[in-house]
Amino acid sequence: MTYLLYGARASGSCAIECALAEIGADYELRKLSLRNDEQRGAEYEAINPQRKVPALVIDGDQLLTESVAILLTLEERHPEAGLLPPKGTAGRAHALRWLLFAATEIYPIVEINDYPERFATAPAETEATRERAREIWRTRWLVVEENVSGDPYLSGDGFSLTDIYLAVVSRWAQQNAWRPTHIPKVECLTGAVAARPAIAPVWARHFRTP
Ligand SMILES: N[C@@H](CCC(=O)N[C@@H](CS)C(=O)NCC(=O)O)C(=O)O
Repeated sequence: MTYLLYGARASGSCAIECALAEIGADYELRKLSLRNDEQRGAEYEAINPQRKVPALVIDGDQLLTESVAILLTLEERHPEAGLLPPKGTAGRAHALRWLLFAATEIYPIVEINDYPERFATAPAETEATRERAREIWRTRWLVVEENVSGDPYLSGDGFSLTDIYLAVVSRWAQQNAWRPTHIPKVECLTGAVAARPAIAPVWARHFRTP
């Protein structure tokens, strides 16, 4: 099989699975339990020394980590899937801009939310550290919300892998109660991504609802 994906439920690997589903590519999935810290075991460390998912192995020997690198590589390998607007267009630049915003400004915050003890300078500060991460998280999602110019997707140009990425990342940091009233366009975008025929079965394995 061309693709072997290391992933975990409701994690960044869901975005890779969604892209593979849109492409129509078969892949083998090796599931890790983040709850049980399986990503920190020696076996997985040999795959990805950063001890994070996702990781993708292409053709048995090309290892890729970093969700955005994986998505862009898949898009390059399967241009017919239309995961991004054509090269050289303003639409592509726009999709890349918000893909990178989510990857660099938002995704890293989830580590502080999920593992605040890695960042707090004292055990007593763990909860305050997590709460501050959530505040920053919400502020940055409001920036995305302001920049959703399509309906239902990010851009009027239509669906792209940036929509997949935004949909998956937006599910994190325990903001289910906050999202619908504060970032309704992101919610709508996520519902549309989750309902896409190719993606719906993948989504249902990762998340209970859009
Ligand atoms: N920059 C990496 C971040 C990957 C990442 O943080 N993955 C999370 C799951 S969504 C993870 O594996 N966390 C486990 C840990 O930090 O121990 C990427 O974009 O792929």
